[in-house]
Amino acid sequence: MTQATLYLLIKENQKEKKLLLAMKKRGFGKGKWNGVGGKEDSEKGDINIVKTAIRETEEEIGVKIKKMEKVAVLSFYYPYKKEWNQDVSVFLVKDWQGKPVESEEMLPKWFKINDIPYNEMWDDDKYWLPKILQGKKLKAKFIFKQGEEVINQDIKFI
Ligand code: 8OG
Repeated sequence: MTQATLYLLIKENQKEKKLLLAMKKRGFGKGKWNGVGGKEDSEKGDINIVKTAIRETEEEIGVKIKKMEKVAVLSFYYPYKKEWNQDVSVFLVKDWQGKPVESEEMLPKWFKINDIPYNEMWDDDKYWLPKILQGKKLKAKFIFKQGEEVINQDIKFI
């Protein structure tokens, strides 16, 4: 299985909590709001998940991650297109340097936790993301049918 990562930046004060999503402008998931992330790339000097995280977020939205916490592992299966199958490790990030900016790949935007645009995101996100935002950690499996719709899911809290 291909291993990928996803980083969710969260900012919070007494009044409200916001999540950073970015509109993917090209490639896999184009036209959807998502966290930032991707795959480890040894040619770009990635030797571990922390290095990958730092490089990806700098490349995609211009911020430097200081601290991150692993909150989920998601396994995605596309029986009609098996080369898309992948495991995605999800990290919450509450400490970073810099301000998110647009890049060639992504357009970042802060969303209030109650205003997350689930209908413009991957179909599985509405099942697991609310749990993560409630502070839960989980391991989940999603099977998709053509049209990128979830037909089967299994979420286990850890
Ligand atoms: O390198 P590339 O941009 O292709 O990596 C894909 C990114 O998209 C990576 O961060 C993992 C993430 N991703 C999937 N599937 C899903 C999904 O169903 N939901 C969410 N939220 N992210 C996904 O590959």
